[in-house]
Amino acid sequence: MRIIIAGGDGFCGWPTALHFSERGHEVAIVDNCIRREWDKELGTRSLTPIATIQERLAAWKEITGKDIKLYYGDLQDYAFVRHVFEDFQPEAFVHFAEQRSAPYSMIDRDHAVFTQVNNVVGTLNVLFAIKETVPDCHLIKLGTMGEYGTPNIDIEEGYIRIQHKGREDVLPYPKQPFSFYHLSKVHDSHNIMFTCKAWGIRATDLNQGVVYGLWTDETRRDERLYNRVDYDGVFGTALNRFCVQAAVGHPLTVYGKGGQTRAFLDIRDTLQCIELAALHPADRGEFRVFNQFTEQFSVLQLAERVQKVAREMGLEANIEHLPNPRVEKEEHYYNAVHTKLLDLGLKPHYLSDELIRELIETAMRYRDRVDFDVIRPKVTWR
Ligand code: NAD
Ligand code: USQ
Repeated sequence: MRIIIAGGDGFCGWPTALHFSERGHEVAIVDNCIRREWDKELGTRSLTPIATIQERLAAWKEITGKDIKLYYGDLQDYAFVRHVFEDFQPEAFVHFAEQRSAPYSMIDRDHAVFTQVNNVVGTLNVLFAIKETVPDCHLIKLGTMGEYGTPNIDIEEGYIRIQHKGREDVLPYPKQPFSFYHLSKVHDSHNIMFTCKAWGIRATDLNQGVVYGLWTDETRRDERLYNRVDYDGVFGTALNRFCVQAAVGHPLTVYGKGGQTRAFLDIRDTLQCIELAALHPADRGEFRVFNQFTEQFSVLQLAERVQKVAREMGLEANIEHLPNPRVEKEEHYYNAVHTKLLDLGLKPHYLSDELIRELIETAMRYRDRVDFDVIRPKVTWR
């Protein structure tokens, strides 16, 4: 299949691009590498040393003989996006290329506006380019479980059947997002749903939970193929952050009570899910929504799990309950349906002590790269 991975220099996109290339698909990456600039802006960097995108692609070619084409540019630039579609004629377009940090979107007005313009305009450009150049192309869009928030009822996969005043309909599941970033994903979902109806676009919205882990079969093959790991207070996410903290002797930063429950998955399952979505495309005009995660945990449960493994390794790993910088419920009901990807054949990698141990060991190997000053959260929601 001819497949584009937009955001292919990022944490999810890079291993996904390699995964498809390894399986013999014709792969192109679209990225403007702006994520590396945000690291500079925030005075942080990946725990693992990462090669430039050009070095990464040259290494992949050297090791496997396989080519991955690079389109270096910004999805906000419509002429660029149109050129990519005309030139590559993709059968599928996997869209990871957004500003994905909730705290980054909450820094101030400029960062909120940037996040929403970057994400919403980028996705609109992709939709117009599909319509105008390759109308049969399947859009596989990364959404987020955070679009739904934490309602006091079960979360369905995209849609809910509602009875109201004697009538019944299947409607989009209500959205109560956590941040301006999560809101940008809701805006995207609405734009995509509308264009599926209006133009017959085929689209799959993957409402992904928090991704943890690092290593995939392809990225561990050579240092130049290593993936990034974010551990800072802006881009770092819960489990990976706790593992790095345990490795370097920083207390595990649980915000508030830690009863916040979220959906999680291993990065290897991100790759599997994208592949399953690509191999089983949505129909023309269909707006399909999958909840992409494998397990639910509270933040405190995760911290305790990391603490247990760390202590077996002789590390201290104290848990510190920090005042919650975010506005979110710290104790709530959470039960989200996630059967559609399992029905397509997903074989989950459930969270294991071995994975936690390997992440801690990786962080110990690169502990000299860890800057304590960027670990604590500095951005507040209020
Ligand atoms: P990331 O920041 O590591 O990668 C995103 C990539 O997109 C970066 O390489 C960046 O340079 C690129 N990009 C951003 N804006 C762009 C633009 N306008 N034009 C071209 N390239 C652009 O993020 P990630 O962790 O890999 O997440 C990828 C996607 O998956 C995001 O859409 C995110 O919302 C979603 N997601 C991530 C997680 C997670 O835990 N990491 C969980 C759920 C959903
Ligand atoms: N949290 C802590 N301590 C930390 C970091 C986070 O207690 O050190 C808590 C947060 O308060 C929150 C939960 O852990 O309740 C998750 O936070 P996170 O930073 O791990 O993840 P989040 O902000 O939700 O965002 C991440 C990705 C985003 C993706 C989202 C999926 O950055 O791109 O959309 O996970 S979801 O959470 O399902 O919306």
